[in-house]
Amino acid sequence: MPLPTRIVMLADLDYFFAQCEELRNPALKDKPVVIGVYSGRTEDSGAVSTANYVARKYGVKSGIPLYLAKRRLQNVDAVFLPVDYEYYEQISSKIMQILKGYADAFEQVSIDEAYLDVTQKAHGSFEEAKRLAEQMKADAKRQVGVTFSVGVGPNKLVAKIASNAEKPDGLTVVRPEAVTAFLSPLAVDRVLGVGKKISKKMNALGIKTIGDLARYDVQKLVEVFGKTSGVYFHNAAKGVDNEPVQETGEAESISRISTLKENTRDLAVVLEKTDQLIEDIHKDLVQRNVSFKQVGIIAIMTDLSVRSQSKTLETATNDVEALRQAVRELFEKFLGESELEIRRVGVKISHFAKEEAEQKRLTSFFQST
Ligand code: TTP
Ligand code: MG
Repeated sequence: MPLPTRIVMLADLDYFFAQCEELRNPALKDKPVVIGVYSGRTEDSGAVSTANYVARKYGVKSGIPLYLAKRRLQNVDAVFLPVDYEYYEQISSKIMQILKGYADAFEQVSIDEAYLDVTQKAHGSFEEAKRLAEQMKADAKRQVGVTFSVGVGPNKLVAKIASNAEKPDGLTVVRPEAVTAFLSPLAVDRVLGVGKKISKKMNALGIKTIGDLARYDVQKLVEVFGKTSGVYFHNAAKGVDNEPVQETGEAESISRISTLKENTRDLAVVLEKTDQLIEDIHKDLVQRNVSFKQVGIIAIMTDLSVRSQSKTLETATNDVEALRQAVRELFEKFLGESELEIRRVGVKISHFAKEEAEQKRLTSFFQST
């Protein structure tokens, strides 16, 4: 049975870091604005994080060295600013909150990008989805004051490519019947996962556009790029993508807390209780498909004071055994330092990392073939 047509959006904030700087200082708007990551070795060493569209006209863009950006903007009244990530995070989370309200399912993929499944909200109609996107853009503009570009399509892959078609402040709707015509003329490196190296290889095979890629023999693609990638490229070029929009979850941490049967300073009694909490947390974790990097314990003492301690792991993990181990270590240390008996115990994990989007897509694709 064919799957019902989905309607998926990708919203990508325009020249995001630079737009945030314009927001708090509107006088910057007509000038080239360059946000840099300064490495600190010399005054100009480092790279461009992003630039507003005025600066882009001078050939300044993400990734180029700052000295080159300065050279390209010589004799121009340009503004160079360092990255202020915390401020951009604040703006981002306000926007994401608004976008979420428009989605059946919502998946934030980076500080400035999110997928929305709007199939139900738009009653399966691309016409309605377009109106929804217009409303959403107006809403964000009014409430926060920033613009973004939206791509609408029957899946994530098409939505993502469409979001890039009319930047900034764009809205591009690609209906299912228009997917082939939309994708065919585009350069092959517009497909997610086709970087410089791969597109070079493809060009050498005579594949320049997505249309060329769609027509290319899939067996030959598999020979050159391996089974997973070859099949993925083939499907992607045809605009086929069944990846769901995956809810990333509201909270930035998961915690559970519970009262002990009796007040205690006994590690074994504490761990028996925390093991139950960990089971529960782990279920939640698997459902949300995230890894954690920080583990915390909470202890409420007999005098009702609340103590907490935490530990940052070397790498993010979703392993329940690693969680148990960290909780044990934390409580061992804690009990060694505290005199009072514990009344309630809690466990908390935070600093979530989603699996690398690309990796995940390829893996789940691999699993489904
Ligand atoms: P992008 O969405 O790739 O770029 P952008 O929002 O600046 O511009 P566009 O209008 O084309 O979407 O990245 C989002 C932010 O991530 C960007 O504002 C700054 C940061 N970034 C870097 O720090 N380094 C990079 O190389 C890139 C590509 C982005
Ligand atoms: Mg962006």
